[in-house]
Amino acid sequence: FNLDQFIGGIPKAELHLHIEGSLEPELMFELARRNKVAIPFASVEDVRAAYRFSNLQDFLDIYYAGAQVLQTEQDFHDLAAAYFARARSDGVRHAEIFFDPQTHTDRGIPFDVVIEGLLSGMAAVEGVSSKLILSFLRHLDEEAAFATWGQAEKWLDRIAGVGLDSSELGHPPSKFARVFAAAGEAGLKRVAHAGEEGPPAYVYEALDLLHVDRIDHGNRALEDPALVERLAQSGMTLTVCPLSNLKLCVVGDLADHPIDRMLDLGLNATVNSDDPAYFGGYVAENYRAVAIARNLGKAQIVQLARNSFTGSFLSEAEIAAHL
Ligand code: ES4
Ligand code: ZN
Repeated sequence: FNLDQFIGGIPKAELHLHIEGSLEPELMFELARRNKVAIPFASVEDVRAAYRFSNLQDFLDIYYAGAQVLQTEQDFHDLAAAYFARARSDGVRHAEIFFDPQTHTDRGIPFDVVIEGLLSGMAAVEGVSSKLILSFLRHLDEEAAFATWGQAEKWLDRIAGVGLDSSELGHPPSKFARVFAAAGEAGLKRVAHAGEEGPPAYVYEALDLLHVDRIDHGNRALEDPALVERLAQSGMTLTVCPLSNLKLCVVGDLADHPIDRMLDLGLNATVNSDDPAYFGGYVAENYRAVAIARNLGKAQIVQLARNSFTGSFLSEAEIAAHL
């Protein structure tokens, strides 16, 4: 039995991917040169050597710095097209990707430049369907989120949902209840990072105050049996990211990763790559690494891949066509 072939061949959806986190060092250098932006690295090797993180904030500091090279519509197109080509080679058939407009609008790049480039890059690769999720930066305030929401309003037919990312601790979901309510009223799906570094209380807030359709990460929900029961009973999808969890020290060792415990508890867990250029692997590598570390069987891998479609925002008919 060839594990790599099995993982690569099984149709998968990717539900937790920050497009800015797919910026490979090679493209970072190319865009820095093209846009005459200075970056604090001498070489691609120098960049990769800097990718050692002890927590989420360590990573975010470098991730926001890297994103500075993204300036033009062509840059966002190239970024998205590169991700979709890479995802396709991993057997990804559908991807729902986050973008962080505030990371760009705060340095003077217009929202429309960002989204037009991403949409054209997404369309440039055949064989992988896609949806966009506009993610609010939770370290910024509610007013900033509403300003971004205003810029998004003319694009709502091209945006599947809203998300919540960046520094979790100290920035609970409650801070964004009103902007998430506006997104819900506009008919958008809602997701939020919760329980990556934050406590189970943040997962409850995401459910009760943001009315999310999925939980991104959700690892720390496992600390609360009543919460686990609720997530399992409601069929909530968790978008879990094994290599991210390892690199950001959410788990100390992949051998201790809870992916199979989640499945055993009846949780609809999925496997995703989060920020693959920074965490050392695209989605197939995430499946492979966690499958080896946790000795997953075929049935568990099949379940994870199946959960990725049932947890997606595709229609019932589209989901059925993938299963
Ligand atoms: C992120 Cl891993 C992770 N967590 C929170 N926010 C993020 N933005 C990009 N990657
Ligand atoms: Zn994430």
